[in-house]
Amino acid sequence: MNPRTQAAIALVLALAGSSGIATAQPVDTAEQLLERMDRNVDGKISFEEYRNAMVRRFDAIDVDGDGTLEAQEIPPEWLAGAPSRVAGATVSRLDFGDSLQPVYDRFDANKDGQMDAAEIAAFAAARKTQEEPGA
Ligand SMILES: [Ca+2]
Ligand SMILES: [Ca+2]
Repeated sequence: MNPRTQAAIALVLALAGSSGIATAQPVDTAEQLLERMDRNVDGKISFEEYRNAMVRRFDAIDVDGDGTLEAQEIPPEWLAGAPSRVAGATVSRLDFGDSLQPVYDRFDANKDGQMDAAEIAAFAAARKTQEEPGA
């Protein structure tokens, strides 16, 4: 995996719990993730629901709208899960989009194309771990 992909995946995880605003409080509970992403309120997050939510967040923090998140647009702590040498890397919309499926698949443990409550809980827990690397 190349460093740009690692940065993009770290960003995907970070964005999953944020409101898209750099100063927003992170979201750590499965309930909050569901509330934000589960548009058809079936208690599960489909890949499409997840992707739509994530792309909206990418666009929300891409303040100059050029399709690339520059170092200054990415809060450094969002890349905490990436190797330190890629902190401050830019992440393009393309890299970001390419990283959505692998991250989703990682948490869709039973590979049914839906994140159910237990899988969302694992997703939330992974985010928490990433945010507190030294805790
Ligand atoms: Ca749903
Ligand atoms: Ca699943």
